[in-house]
Amino acid sequence: AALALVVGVVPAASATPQAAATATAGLVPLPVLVEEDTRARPYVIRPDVSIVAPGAAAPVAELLADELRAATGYRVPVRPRGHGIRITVDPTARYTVDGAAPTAESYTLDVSHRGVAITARTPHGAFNGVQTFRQLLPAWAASPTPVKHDWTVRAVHIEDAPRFAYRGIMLDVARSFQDVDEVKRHIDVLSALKMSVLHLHLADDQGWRIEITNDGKAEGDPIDYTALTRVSGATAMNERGHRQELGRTGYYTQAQYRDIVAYARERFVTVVPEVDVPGHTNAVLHAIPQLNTDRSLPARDAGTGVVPWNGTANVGYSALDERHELTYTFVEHVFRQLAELTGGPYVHIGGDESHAMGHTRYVDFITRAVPRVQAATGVGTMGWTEYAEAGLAQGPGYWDGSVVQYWIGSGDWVRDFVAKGGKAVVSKADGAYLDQKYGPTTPIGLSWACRTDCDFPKYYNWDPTTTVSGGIPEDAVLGVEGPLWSETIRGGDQAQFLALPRAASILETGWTPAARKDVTGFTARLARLGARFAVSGVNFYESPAAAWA
Ligand code: TNX
Repeated sequence: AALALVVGVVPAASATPQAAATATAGLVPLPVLVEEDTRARPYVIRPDVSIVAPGAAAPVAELLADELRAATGYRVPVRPRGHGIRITVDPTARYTVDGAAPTAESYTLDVSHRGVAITARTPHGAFNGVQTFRQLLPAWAASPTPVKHDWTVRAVHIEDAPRFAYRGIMLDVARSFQDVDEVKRHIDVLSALKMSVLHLHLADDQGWRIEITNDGKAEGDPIDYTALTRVSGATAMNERGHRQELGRTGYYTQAQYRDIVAYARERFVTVVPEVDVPGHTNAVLHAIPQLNTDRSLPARDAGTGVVPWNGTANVGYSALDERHELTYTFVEHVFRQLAELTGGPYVHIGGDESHAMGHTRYVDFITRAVPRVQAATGVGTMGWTEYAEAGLAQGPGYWDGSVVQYWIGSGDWVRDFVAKGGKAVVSKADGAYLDQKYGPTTPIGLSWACRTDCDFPKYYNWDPTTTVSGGIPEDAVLGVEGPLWSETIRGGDQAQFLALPRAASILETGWTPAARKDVTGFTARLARLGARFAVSGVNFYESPAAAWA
């Protein structure tokens, strides 16, 4: 009779600071089921705390131990047996998630005065449970240096699983570069919000950011692939109109890129690498003379015979020659190496805004390039909305792993694409583009996609099944993504400022069942998360729409 249960969402009337201190306070994304016994004694982390994590749970436990050690100054050993914070990975674990069967990413989390138990069938599920547990801790637990604090955690029972597997954020490191440490920091911050995919936009008109070697070149291929980074790794966005600073140049060596991929993998984040073709290729054509023909765009400079570097924000003017066999040799070589370096299920071929070459030439390119990339890499291909406009349909196995990423335009193409068995990642520009200004006074950001009211509530209030005009079925949706283009961004702090808190809106849309989403509750939970950001030195926009705790 003493049980006071708070199940699922915070009731709408509870957006006051005091009422927000209920079971779900600070939890983003909102778990499927949260039950709190408000009379139960809390768990207290004491100096002798240990994390009990046998077998496959140990690496996940070490990540939690690192955070607890830093903030508490306690020793926090990770042991295979004993008492404390217990993390169990057991492929046969029996539990339910609001009555449903466990899934690969699901977990349960129980906190009582006797201890903590996180149970999952996979390490990824355990990692998800740990992220939720971290959000139950006082915000000071995110401190990089020891703090004297009362480390209590309220008693709670949580059952949780994601709605979609693909919960992505995209970083455009092409217009303006971000170094390895900056990218790792984004992985830390966003994986805590259960991001599962980091999409890296590695090449665009203004620069090329991933080392490609000549190893494994096709017979007779005359291209020197090292020119991509030697020449176009040294260029970036060079338009002062948006910002006082020029874009950052640079690139990842293959060793650095592998390091990013490994770091992401330890946090159960899949990297999706993108090299944008056949448009957005000025940096390619500037670096590789053999890809320049009478049909590639823009034309070579008559005097130098070279395609000039172009650091403006212009789009749609560049194109590879779709009739030039070497174009496909190039594409195969680049994506084969990218797929080997990444080891993930997809490579992203871009495919957006190839305006200058026109529709027919574009369709020819996609129709030839996609099967060749799929064959060369053995993985699925992703492309922006226009990719679906190529109407790919022929050939056995043609659709294997194919994904359209919806950003703009008619829903007809996307509906046609998924009707043929393809999947969709939804990142509609007006509501998911993290590079847009929050409002007219935001110092950085573009405003073509979202002109007014571009704060986190708008980025929260949409659903991937209905935001594509005409609608697409739930099972056609692989997930959602927030792209962060970098025309106006210089470095990791500015990236965080535009991404947060709106990335949280998108990641909750990817995780939480649609019926449990509620912007009022989200706002209250987000406000608590702000304290964590502040303590850990994460930059974010202090939106007036939230009462930051
Ligand atoms: C459109 S979205 C683009 C990018 C720009 C972005 C700026 C897409 C597939 N193409 O090239 O960076 O707008 O918001």
